[in-house]
Amino acid sequence: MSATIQSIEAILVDIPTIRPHKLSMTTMGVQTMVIVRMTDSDGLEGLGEATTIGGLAYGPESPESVKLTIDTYFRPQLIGQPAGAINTLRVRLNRATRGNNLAKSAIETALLDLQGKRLNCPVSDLFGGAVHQHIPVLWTLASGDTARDIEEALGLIETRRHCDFKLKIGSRALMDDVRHVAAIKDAVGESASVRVDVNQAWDESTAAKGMAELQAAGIDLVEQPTPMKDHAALVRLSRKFHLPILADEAVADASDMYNLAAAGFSGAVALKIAKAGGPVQALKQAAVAQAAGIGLYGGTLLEGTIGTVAALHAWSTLETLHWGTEMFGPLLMKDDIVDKPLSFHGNGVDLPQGPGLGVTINEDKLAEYSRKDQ
Ligand code: MUC
Ligand code: MG
Repeated sequence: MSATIQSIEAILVDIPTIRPHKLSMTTMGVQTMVIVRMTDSDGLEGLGEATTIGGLAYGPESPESVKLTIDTYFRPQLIGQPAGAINTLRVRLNRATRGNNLAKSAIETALLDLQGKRLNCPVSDLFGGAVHQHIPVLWTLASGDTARDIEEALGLIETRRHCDFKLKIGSRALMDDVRHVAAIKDAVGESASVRVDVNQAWDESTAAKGMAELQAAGIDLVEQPTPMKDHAALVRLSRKFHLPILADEAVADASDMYNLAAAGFSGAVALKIAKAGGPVQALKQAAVAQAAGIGLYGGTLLEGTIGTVAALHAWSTLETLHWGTEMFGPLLMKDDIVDKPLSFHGNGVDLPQGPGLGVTINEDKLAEYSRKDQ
């Protein structure tokens, strides 16, 4: 008989960030991960992770609500079910529970890790195999201070840890942001690609002015300048400027991608396993984007190593990531809860080897950072 799901645990883990991380909607000083540990009747364990940014500042799911959703609603749907029937389990979960894609992503990841361990192959093999073993990773400059961001960028270029940068803007007056971005672009030079993420902070006319200024400053890409629900604004802006737009919050999954593309959007999309409901769902979104001629970018909700690796296994199977990835989440945290942290070098990261995700939990670190009153 095939192995069945025996237990599912969702653990809140808080790790401080290496510096304040300032976005248009919040400043992070800590990242909270929901770590999922799922065991099956053969004694194997699958790991998953869900994160978001700043509690409820980024989206409608918080780490605490993810834990509650998994404990109260997902667990009864999954316990005792065949662990290898990932598609059937997704159908079952989606019939019983709407939305909650962050929580579903953690569950899909744990099921994939279990399946990989059972079949003795990496998760990427479950998607047909990795095309790339080393994946490009940019760094986000978001200290809130221009001089500090420049110092950080130059240090990273020197050690070849990252050569491309994303700047978080949108919380200051437009021209203050433009001066901040232009100073950084000036300092890092031609060879570094500099992009900005506005995280929905501008209305359309501010975005039009902002994009004109940023285009003149040599910026390569503008991420989600306008509110997520305003697909029409993204389409109009993408038609008005040569400077491409990266759709992020506007597109969570394959059907959002289809709608935006059908409305006439051109540019690129940030794929995120968290938004889509898991690595398999994110790859479905990638297929729609590819069919519509929209460029791909491997996005993050600042996951720790487990969530980052889950995404890397998916991104590794894509022939072309036109804009690379931002899978640097583990580097933003002061510490890690896995035995062997990822290897970031040469402006990218190595895909872990070994069965499943290829990651093991460090029990002492997990105990140290687990929230005490959960
Ligand atoms: C986002 O909106 O893209 C990704 C990198 C970063 O610093 O924040 C995230 C979220
Ligand atoms: Mg973004």
